[in-house]
Amino acid sequence: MPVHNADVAAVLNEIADILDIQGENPFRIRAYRNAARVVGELGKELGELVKEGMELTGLPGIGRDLAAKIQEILETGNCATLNKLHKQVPPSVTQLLNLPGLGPRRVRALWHDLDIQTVEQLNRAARDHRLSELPGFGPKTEQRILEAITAHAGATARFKLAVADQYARTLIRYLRNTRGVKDAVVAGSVRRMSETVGDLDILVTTDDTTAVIASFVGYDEVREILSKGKTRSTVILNSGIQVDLRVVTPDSFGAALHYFTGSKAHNIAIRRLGQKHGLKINEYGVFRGNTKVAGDTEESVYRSVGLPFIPPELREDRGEIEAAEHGLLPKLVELGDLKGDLHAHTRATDGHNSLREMALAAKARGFEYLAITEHSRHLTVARGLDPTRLLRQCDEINNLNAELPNITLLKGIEVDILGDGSLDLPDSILAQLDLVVGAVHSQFHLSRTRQTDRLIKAMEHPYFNLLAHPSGRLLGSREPYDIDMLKIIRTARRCGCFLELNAHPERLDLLDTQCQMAREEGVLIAVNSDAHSVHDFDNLVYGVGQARRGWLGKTDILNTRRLKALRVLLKHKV
Ligand code: DGT
Ligand code: CA
Ligand code: CA
Repeated sequence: MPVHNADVAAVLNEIADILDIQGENPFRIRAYRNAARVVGELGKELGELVKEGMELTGLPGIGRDLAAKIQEILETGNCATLNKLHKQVPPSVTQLLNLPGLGPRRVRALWHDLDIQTVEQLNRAARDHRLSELPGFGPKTEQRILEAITAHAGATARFKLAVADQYARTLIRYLRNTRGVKDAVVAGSVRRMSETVGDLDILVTTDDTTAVIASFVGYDEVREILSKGKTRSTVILNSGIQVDLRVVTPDSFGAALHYFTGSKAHNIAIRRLGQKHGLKINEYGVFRGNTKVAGDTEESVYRSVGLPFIPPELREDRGEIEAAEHGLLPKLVELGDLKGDLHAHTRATDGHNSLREMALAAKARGFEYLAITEHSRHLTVARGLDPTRLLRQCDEINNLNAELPNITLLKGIEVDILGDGSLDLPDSILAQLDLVVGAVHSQFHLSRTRQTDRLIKAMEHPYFNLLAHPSGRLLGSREPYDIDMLKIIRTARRCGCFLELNAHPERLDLLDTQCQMAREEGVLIAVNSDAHSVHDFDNLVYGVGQARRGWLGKTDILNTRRLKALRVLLKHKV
């Protein structure tokens, strides 16, 4: 039974959570967290890499002990260490960590001092104001916890795109190897590259429907069969994700793919357009009366209502149909358009690979340039660079640039934007860099005005080039901070700086609608990996997906520029 990267990462993270709650050795905890992150961010399935002969100990920060545990998880889906820990700390206690604002120390206090083991118990204690008796829990914290519990209750579990995509790819490969299958493709929100995914929708064409359904429900990751009909079936996989399968004949493939790709709002708008043309459009085809006039391809469906093909990422009924009618659809950016990456870390701070390894990996992807942008000193947890270490790194970069052909490392920094909007390193140092990326890593809860002013002040700084992960949200765990994004975008235009679309699976930040806003305001976006290892460049595909959802074309993206043109844009400011 294949165990996916996200499953391995979840086990390692849970071990780290429990050790954290127990107040164990921080180095040991960090080792597990690092391992979880490294595995969780791999663009390729770990099981496959191992099969191809990769040594687990070759992964950054993974020694023999961790490698053995990962191997155990890969083989059994389980881990003896975790089972043992579960006897000491019940899983419901660990789940308290999912609530924003509750770290291990607070959870430990809640558990030890108030015997709170579940979210429900926590809710009751907060309402009775028993939390504020605990050291470190003011009335403000109590209020925030109550709000978090309420927000949490309404949220149904959705999967991050990068995670859902890995489950989908393995299943598609399995189905394509099933006898009689002509084609198997993923539809639904995964095809539209939505940042989170509720369930997988899979479409298969075949002449032997029965065999395909039997093969589908026999997939070894299936935990539960919810329904099994003649042309459709729904199952739940071990990961908890639900999969809807539709089996169609090749002549209605296009109509079915269009229908199941959605979004629902887009479908409804297209169907209404069809009615104006006297056509009936459903998942079987496009019909005039009883005659089928289109439906073997998606292009034919769009053509029947007088439209060009609309890329899946745009199908949200957010103006794409009107744009298509007027020939105004954007030509969307593609992964291959990227000439480089402007946000990456190395082992000097919290990355896992050396400068040289990162440079060679970027070169192997065909990149012309890679900006090295370590954290700055204020971010002590990431061992951020002070001026001395940064200048030393600049020397190393100069040496590597002299040595390596066909790849240029740019000297950068991901400098902390401090609470008052000033930057964490002196101007004399920033002046020596090729680019300055600025980011917020603290004081997330400032008022809208203060937070916006803080960012504006930073962007007005003469050396500031690029605002990293502008909204600050973490998918499923941290809300965006409260800022006036339009004002930020207009500041970028006024000051000649740029915004990042961070492709990290947890971030996907800028949001799609904000990309659209930036495009309308004429502000270029950098699609960056925020790579912490050589494998993280694989995540750029999700950043590009998000950029496409935001209507961005090649010319709207900063890092589709050749190096020479890029340098001009980065220097423009000073
Ligand atoms: P998700 O699963 O919540 O991430 O989002 P989707 O878009 O994958 O939604 P899902 O799985 O419920 O349905 C897949 C597609 O099927 C959806 O994008 C459009 C189509 N669909 C589902 N229900 C309806 C419906 O009632 N009317 C129409 N026109 N299309 C529908
Ligand atoms: Ca779906
Ligand atoms: Ca579905």
